[in-house]
Amino acid sequence: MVDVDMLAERLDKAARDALPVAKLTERTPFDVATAYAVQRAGIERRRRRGELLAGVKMGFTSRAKMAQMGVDDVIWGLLTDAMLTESAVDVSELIHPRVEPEIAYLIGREVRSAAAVESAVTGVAVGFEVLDSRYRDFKFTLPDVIADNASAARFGFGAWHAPHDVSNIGLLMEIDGRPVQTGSSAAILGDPARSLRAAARLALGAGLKLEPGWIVLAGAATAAVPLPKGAHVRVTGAGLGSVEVTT
Ligand code: OOG
Repeated sequence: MVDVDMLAERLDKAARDALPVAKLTERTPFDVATAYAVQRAGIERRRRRGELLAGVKMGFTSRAKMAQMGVDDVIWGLLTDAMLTESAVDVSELIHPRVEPEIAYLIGREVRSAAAVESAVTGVAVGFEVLDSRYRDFKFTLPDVIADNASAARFGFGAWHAPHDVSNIGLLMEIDGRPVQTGSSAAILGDPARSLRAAARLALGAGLKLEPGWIVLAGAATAAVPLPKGAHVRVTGAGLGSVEVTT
């Protein structure tokens, strides 16, 4: 029997102490379903500390990310208000943060079916996600990273734009004025709208309706890059403007 709460506590403590732990599956092999139970138990811990659910993040929606991390399946995790970052990330609170460009969707109405999700979107923006695996050396198996809430740590987004086709827009990520990643939103499952629908389907399947005000991060279009202290990051999406964050 896998002790779901004990595993969730180990990851939660790693995040709070900013100290990495060994992969959970090294000592206790478990499957994907159990991994999502551990993820949910970790989110419940956050909720008990007063954090509010703020949305859904998708992971491994691009080949670049799958290849970077050595996994081959789409995953999802939950965002809370405490992860939302306005302009600065304190990297001393994190273990080995990485940053990646994202497409963000704003949910305007409760979503009761995956088919209805696109009509419930009231905004689209360029965003970023700061990942911070709680595992040593950022190394994990698929169940490990799912249990670890898909490495979610911090996120942010630029100004909302009216929903429109963002299936193939250029994305640029710069650190201190130097381009570090470029890509197209088409790298996200061919169209980030597919990732949006998958987010709604997966959330509904887990008994969660996307709520008004929630954000869906469609997943990175490029590999993630290390996020050092004292960095200035800018992510630009063609037609969507930019979002900036400092560390
Ligand atoms: C897992 C999270 C991946 C994405 O956009 O592909 C992810 C990781 O790489 O640590 O969020």
